[in-house]
Amino acid sequence: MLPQLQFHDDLAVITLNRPEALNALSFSILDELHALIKTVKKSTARALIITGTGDKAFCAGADIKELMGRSRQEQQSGSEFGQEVFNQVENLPIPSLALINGYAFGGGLELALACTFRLATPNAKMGLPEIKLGLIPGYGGTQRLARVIGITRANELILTGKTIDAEQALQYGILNGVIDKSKALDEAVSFCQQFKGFSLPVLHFAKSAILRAFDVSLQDGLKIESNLSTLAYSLNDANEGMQAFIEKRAPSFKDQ
Ligand code: CO8
Repeated sequence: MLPQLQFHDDLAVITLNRPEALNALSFSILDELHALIKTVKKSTARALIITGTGDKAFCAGADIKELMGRSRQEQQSGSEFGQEVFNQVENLPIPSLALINGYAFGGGLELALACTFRLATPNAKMGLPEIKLGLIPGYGGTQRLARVIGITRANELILTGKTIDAEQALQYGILNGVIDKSKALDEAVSFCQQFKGFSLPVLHFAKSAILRAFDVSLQDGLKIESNLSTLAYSLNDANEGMQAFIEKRAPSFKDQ
């Protein structure tokens, strides 16, 4: 029932594990996700994959049955807590990948949008259908979807609550790719292996600079880039990378 965390070499995999409710996010599941993300952050993992148990759903969103009958204060703190958990995912120092293996609705798509990358199987269907429930997204969807795909399409998806399939999601720019269902985890793992040989702190600098792009003015963003690029330059790994280029060999980064 609770999400599971496994480590495969230097890769962390979190699997939402409530297939009977299409991996819907109850508050106890969100709590556990919070704890698991902290464990991943402290670990030596170089990338995180988040996926769902079963072949039907990544995550069908917040648990609608649990949302009923809550006080206004509970609703506010619930939304803020979900946002905090997803912020933690977004701000991990390592790249994260949502492997969308079926339905990703509401909070499920919001979780995927907090990941650095998204891959989906051809059967995936996704959307932010909250409007149909008389709600709006509360775990970051209005902000992240607009940042990921632009206001025109974010308005279309959020104000109509429509469902799109994997191919449309790829076209919209929600996904980095559509992958074969029969070897989805293998493909997600090889996607993450692209970062394996790179310097971890440098990956973190790049990820942090990109994340700030929508929060600050161009001038401030350029300053952040300049500071982080200088920090990267000051690491031994930058020396090694440039030296390896000159010596026509593969670099051997030490994460320092
Ligand atoms: N919550 C609770 N249970 C769910 C959910 C959900 N989001 N989604 C599916 N389930 C349950 C169903 O109730 C059903 O259980 P049971 O067999 O006991 O009735 C089981 O999962 C299987 O579901 P279906 O029979 O409906 O399966 P189908 O294949 O027919 O349909 C769908 C699949 C299309 C995904 C359909 O289940 C569906 O529309 N689900 C709801 C999707 C949705 O609206 N998600 C958005 C939820 S709201 C949200 O995420 C807001 C987040 C921010 C809130 C902040 C507040 C704190």
